Amino acid sequence: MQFEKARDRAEQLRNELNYHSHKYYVEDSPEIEDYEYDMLQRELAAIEKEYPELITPDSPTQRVGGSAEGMFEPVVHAVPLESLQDAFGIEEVRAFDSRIKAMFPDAEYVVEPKIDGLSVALEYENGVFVRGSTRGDGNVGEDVTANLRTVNSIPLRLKKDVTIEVRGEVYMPKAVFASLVEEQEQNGEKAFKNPRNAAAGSLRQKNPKITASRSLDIFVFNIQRYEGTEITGHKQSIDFLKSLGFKTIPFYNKFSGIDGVVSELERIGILRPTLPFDIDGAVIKTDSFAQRAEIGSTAKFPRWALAFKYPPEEKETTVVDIEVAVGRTGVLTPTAVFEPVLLAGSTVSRATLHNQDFIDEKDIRLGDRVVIRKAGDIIPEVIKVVSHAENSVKFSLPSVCPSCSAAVIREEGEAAVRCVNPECPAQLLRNLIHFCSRDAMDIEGMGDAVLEKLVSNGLLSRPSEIYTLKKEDFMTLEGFKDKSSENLVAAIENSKKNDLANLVFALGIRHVGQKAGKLLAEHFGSMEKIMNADITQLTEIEGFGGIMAKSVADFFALEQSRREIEALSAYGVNMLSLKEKIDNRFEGKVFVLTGTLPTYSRNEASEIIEKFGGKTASSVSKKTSYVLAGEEAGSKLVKAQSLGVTIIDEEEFNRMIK
Ligand code: 0OX
Repeated sequence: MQFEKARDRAEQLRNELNYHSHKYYVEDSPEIEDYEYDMLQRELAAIEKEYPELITPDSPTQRVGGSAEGMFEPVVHAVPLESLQDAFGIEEVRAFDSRIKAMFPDAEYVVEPKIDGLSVALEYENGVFVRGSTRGDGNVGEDVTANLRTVNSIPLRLKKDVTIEVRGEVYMPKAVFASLVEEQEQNGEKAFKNPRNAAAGSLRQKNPKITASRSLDIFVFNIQRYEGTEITGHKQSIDFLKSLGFKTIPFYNKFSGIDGVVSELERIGILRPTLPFDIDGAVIKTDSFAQRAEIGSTAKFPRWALAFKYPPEEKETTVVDIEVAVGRTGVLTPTAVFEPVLLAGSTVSRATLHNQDFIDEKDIRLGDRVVIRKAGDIIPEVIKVVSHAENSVKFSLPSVCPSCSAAVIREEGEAAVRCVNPECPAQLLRNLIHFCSRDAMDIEGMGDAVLEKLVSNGLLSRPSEIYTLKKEDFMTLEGFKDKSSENLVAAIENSKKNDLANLVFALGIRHVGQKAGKLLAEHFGSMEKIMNADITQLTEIEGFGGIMAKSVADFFALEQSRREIEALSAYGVNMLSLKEKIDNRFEGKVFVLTGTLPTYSRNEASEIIEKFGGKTASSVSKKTSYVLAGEEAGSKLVKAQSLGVTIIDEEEFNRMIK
């Protein structure tokens, strides 16, 4: 290549690689496949080899892996965790063989799958697991012992009391990854791109409980440090690791000729889509440790090993439909439906389009020809649009919920569009389960199974209807008898007395957790005031951010939400903060305020009434218990007199609250 051309291309590659490296390591959100990244890096390395003067200190070729700082204690690896030289074609495999055979004509190789996870070192003292760390840059990693302890296949005690350090690959099984991504998308969270990122994200967690919930697994494939001398080759070492109780790399066959190696690479390539874990290649390793020592390593990788990379399979197809579904959490998710194609071992006819941003970025439209691929070889995804159909138009998510037709909202800084209608059938069961849960309305016995039956029998279509359920309704459900039905009715009745904070939390308003529910209840004192608060009033609460305030205001702006509150109130559910309540002397009493009181403002007077369990109303009716009248009381006073409602002044009021 001409120098000028090489210089320009090198700069372009550097920029691109640095951009993607940041996306991958810092943002945990890669935009391209590892394979594509490797290809770009290779191209740059080739240019730099031809023109070493083009190597710059910021060239990604000058970096040996990356690690996020500060989260965990550093671990200096006594024996570095080396990386592997990549090969992208069979010719490179044969060239590798020629180099080895030139030194050792009798060399033998072991071929292993290359697990697409994250390398860790595990240290055992006298057979006991004492420390585990990530690979990091190969020399210094991070102490993730607590998290590794949650990986069930890592033995905490070996079958022999040996002192040994081993290396393995922690990975997330494909099935676990698929369900995690589904859950993340349902919750409108950013989903992991592939099992590798998911494994890394799950292992580098401050809270080991999260790691534990991610069902990570491990394959051990190397002895890093061991005092014993009886082991002389790689295959033998893996057999030994197996005998110690490790879950070892699943295939590690030995070959003397390169043809055997090549057909093993093909065999693993064919198996790849059927394996329950993700692999991004296969590793060829010289077996004999003595030969390895002679062959040696470069600054980055051993010369005695090679990673053969399989290219991800891609196919072209047509987008025949874009479906929009609303999930249990109200997020609208678009899915592209394709003309079915066979891809990496299975027929693919659908792929998620994530959100509007994804659709806009790629400009995906109905009728498009698109290239699809399986992310991490599992989840189909649209890589790019090849061509639009004639007269096609840009695709936009609907402005109303496909399930209930309520207007959808998109929060600032959020990719997801949501339906927040509490009556939306798509979200009903989830909302009901939340409503009845312990920290919400705490209705004992109203668990997932009971609620599911009530919904499917048509007995519940919104949370407030819980308060209309009768003993006979429960008796119609399988397994319910007199006593159990009565208990449930009593539990429901009992929940009416809950604090307002519980009710606010129970409504399932986005961003309003238990703490925010309490803040709202204590600050405003009544549901009515919360409902009528504007964003400014909401943000005045200490600890209440703009996102929460908007979410609350959005929720109560919906007609359905207001109707639901009205219904709950009509069924007798408490709408007041109990924290503030002094006693219930005004229970069932309705006050109407009119005119100017000598010392209390209207707000103050209403607050006092509510603190004693009473309610205030704006107009006088037969239901009014008292009219609290001040100076210049007008028509309300006249009406009270005509209806025979008791009229009191501030002095009398003060006597009542003494
Ligand atoms: C894997 C894997 C990674 C040991 C010497 C150089 C690299 N991801 O499955 N690394 C190695 O080998 C190390 N083997 C593997 N199977």
